[in-house]
Amino acid sequence: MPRASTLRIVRLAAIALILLVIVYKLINPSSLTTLSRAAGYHEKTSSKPSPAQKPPVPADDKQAESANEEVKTDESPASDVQTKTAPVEVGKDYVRANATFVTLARNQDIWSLVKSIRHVEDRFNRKYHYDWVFLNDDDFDDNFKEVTSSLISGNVKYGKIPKEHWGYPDWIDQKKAAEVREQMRQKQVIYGDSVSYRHMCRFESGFFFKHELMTQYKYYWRVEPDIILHCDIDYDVFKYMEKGGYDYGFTLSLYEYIETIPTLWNSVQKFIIEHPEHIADDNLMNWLSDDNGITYNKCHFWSNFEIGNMDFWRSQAYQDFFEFLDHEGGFFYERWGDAPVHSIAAGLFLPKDKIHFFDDIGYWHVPFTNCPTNKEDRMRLKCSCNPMENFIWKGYSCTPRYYNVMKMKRPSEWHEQS
Ligand SMILES: Nc1nc2c(ncn2[C@@H]2O[C@H](COP(=O)(O)OP(=O)(O)OP(=O)(O)O)[C@@H](O)[C@H]2O)c(=O)[nH]1
Ligand SMILES: [Mg+2]
Repeated sequence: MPRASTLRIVRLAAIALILLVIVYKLINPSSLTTLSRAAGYHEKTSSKPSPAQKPPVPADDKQAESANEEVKTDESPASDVQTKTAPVEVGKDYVRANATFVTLARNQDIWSLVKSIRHVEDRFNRKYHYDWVFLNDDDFDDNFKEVTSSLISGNVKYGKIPKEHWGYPDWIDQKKAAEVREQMRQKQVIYGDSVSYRHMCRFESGFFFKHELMTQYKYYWRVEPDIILHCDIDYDVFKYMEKGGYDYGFTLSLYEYIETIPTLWNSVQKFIIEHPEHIADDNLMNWLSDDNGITYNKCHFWSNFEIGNMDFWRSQAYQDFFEFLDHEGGFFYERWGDAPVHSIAAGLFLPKDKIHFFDDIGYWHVPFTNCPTNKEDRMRLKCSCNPMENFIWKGYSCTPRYYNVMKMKRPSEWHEQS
């Protein structure tokens, strides 16, 4: 065969092959997606946007998340891709809220505390690098400082509590207080015979937000030793508080031991009569009382977890309230906890829409768990908790009552967890 015709046949075959490839691409568009993905193009998913008020994740976390997204995309059907939340880049100039973590602790709490810190950092703060303030009635030792600062991704501060915030006010009869402690010891009331526990409760009620290391901050998240965060927190909770206008956030609520607060409600009633101007319209009285304020039903937010706005504790209403209660003497003549004191204040002096239930923050403090009720949330947030141990729908929890008062729709799986 002559050389020219061989070349012509090869050319024709090549054109035919190109035509065949083009036709194949046109009738099978998914292969184009594969090509474009290989070239580094990422589709934006839009069906599951971040909650409107939940701000985006800072840039340093974006790489890991988008890598994760790509692996899932290749293995999952398209509908699964649609359910992923696309992280939005905010860059290095991410503006944090004016907020800090705060922990009251002793040097010997260090090894219980490191576990809490790892949970908070791993599930949340490694993305945001908020500050952390540690407070103590004694000096923190070098070991405490070295270990905690090595784990925390934000600035860390250590403060000593002034004597006037951790001790007996001069109007307290210490002999009477000692007699009460002995009676409570005999009745086996939990921490009933402890002096330091009482100073702790009074400090958390009236003074933590006044410490010189805390006054520069507006929002705080209280963290205690030995807590667990069961789920990822995929948004900035402090900004969520700020944007939503919330002043108090909780995860668990329950009934208080009446032996520790027998006369607290009497004092609250006296305060209400003295200061009616502090009572908010549309407050949560119906969550605190089943008879319009005649008796206290003992419901309180569990204050070992709190995310709040300290401007509320610094407000005239709360200052008047704390001072009134402090003079009543119940921190020492009974064993008033900061949890009922904070909860009653938030419930009466705030409109109820200023309080937020963080149902999506999986949390444990011995012995109770908040495990997000719905499976979809638990999967999305990579939760490690057993939903059957979710305390919030169980009999001793005050959260079902909260849902009723707030007229909130219960998540679909609540019944099987009750
Ligand atoms: N510096 C200091 N911190 C204390 C003292 N007592 C308690 N705390 C801290 O105060 C917070 C509450 O104390 P806890 O002992 O956890 O009280 P609780 O949560 O009611 O009881 P637990 O079930 O034992 O956790 C924790 O952050 C403790 O580390 C104290 O005497 N000094
Ligand atoms: Mg505790």
